[in-house]
Amino acid sequence: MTAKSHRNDGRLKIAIQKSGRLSEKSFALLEKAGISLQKSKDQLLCRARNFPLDIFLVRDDDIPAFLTNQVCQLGIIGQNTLLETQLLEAETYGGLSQVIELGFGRCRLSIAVPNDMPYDGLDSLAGRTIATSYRGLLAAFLAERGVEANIVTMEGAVEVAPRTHLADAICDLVSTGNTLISNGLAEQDIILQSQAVIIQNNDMQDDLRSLCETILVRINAVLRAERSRYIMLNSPVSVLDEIKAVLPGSQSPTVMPLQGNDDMVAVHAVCDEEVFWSTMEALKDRGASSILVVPIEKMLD
Ligand code: PRT
Ligand code: ZN
Repeated sequence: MTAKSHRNDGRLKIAIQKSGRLSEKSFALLEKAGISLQKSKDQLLCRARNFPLDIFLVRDDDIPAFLTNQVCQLGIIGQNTLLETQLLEAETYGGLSQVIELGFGRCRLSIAVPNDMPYDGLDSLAGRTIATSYRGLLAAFLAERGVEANIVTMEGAVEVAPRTHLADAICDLVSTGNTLISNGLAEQDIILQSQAVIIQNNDMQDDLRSLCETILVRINAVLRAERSRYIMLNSPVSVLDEIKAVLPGSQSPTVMPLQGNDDMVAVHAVCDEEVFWSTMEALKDRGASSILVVPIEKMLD
């Protein structure tokens, strides 16, 4: 069998991180989209039992190449990885696009300097050396702002560079900021806000494209259900319009009569956003009662 004929067996291929910060949530997302998987993380390949889909478990840095080489059609990586890859090798990776923001793996790419280094904006970095694993994003950021600095590329443990005198400052991913603090570094400038995204190779065979669409519709539905809430309450008929106006992100609530009570109605609505305590209190203040907010397991328009 040639490598090419091996590639399209009519099954969609998605590449996710084998082990790391994105893997568990990537797996969970596919499962929520109704994909039943045999979880053996030691393998490179994992077949879905109930959908023509195979999952490649690889290092996150390799995911763009799995797509451009047509081994996989979809992948889940951090925006930071996608953008960096595209900046470094525009020609190879220009055909990849981000199709869905997933809301997990949130972090930022930031410039940080030692606490005792005087810092008065980006100009303080002129002529200095900055260590990073994100040469492309850092160079583009500095060039746009006319700052000339030296960049030294490191694969990992970037936060130790100033202590070892390899660099004056660093540019690295930050989530809680604890790593910076424990290394005596202060975060100064944010270059990029990042989260996990689904990426797709725009160049795809038709049979796979329709499978791809099915899975993307499901994933969008999962994400929407996750951030939506179903709200139920009783409202006096007289204040119904006021109540409707307070319901967050809901288009057209269902209004039903309450048996034996002509002055009251039941209102049910899907809210496209979180329902806060303050919203429930505002509803109650306007006369609503028996307010229930419940999560939604699945929704499809
Ligand atoms: O083995 P493989 O190459 O697949 O994994 P990896 O080690 O390259 O990646 P991994 O698992 O560390 O990160 C995968 C992706 O998670 C990144 O590309 C980001 O999109 C995202 N992400 C989210 C993060 C963080 N948060 C994060 N905090 N990636 C790295 N970090 C680092 C940070 O730089 C610091 O060193 O984690 C450390 C702890 O951060 P603080 O700020 O919480 O202390
Ligand atoms: Zn990696």
